[in-house]
Amino acid sequence: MATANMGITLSAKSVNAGKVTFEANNDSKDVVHEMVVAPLASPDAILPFNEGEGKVDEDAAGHIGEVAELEPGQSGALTVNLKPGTYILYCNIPGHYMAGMWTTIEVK
Ligand SMILES: [Cu+2]
Repeated sequence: MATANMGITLSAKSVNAGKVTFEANNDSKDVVHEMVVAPLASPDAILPFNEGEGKVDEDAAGHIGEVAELEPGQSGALTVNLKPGTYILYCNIPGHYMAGMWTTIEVK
C-alpha cells in the first residue's frame, strides 16, 4: 500500500478474511500521514466526523488498528484479524479524510 498526497492507493482491492497485514508507505515529500482501519456498514457509508477537529471520530467509527503518524518517506505496518465485510482505510490527520484521503477494501 502507498499513500500519495490526499489519497490512498492499495495494491489489492480485496483480501481473504483472517490475518491481514497492511504495509503503509508515506509517499509524500512534506506531509505527515497515517492509516487507520475501520469497518464500514456499506461501501458508500460516511464515517462519523468531528467538524471542530476536522477529523473522523475514531471511537464512533469503530477503530480496528492504525499505522500512526508517518513522516514523509517513512513506512509502517499493521497486522489485524479481519472478518468478511467492507473496511475503510483512511488518514485522520486533520482535514485529510475530508480531502479524500481514504479508500475501501473488501474482505472475503
Ligand atoms: Cu493524510
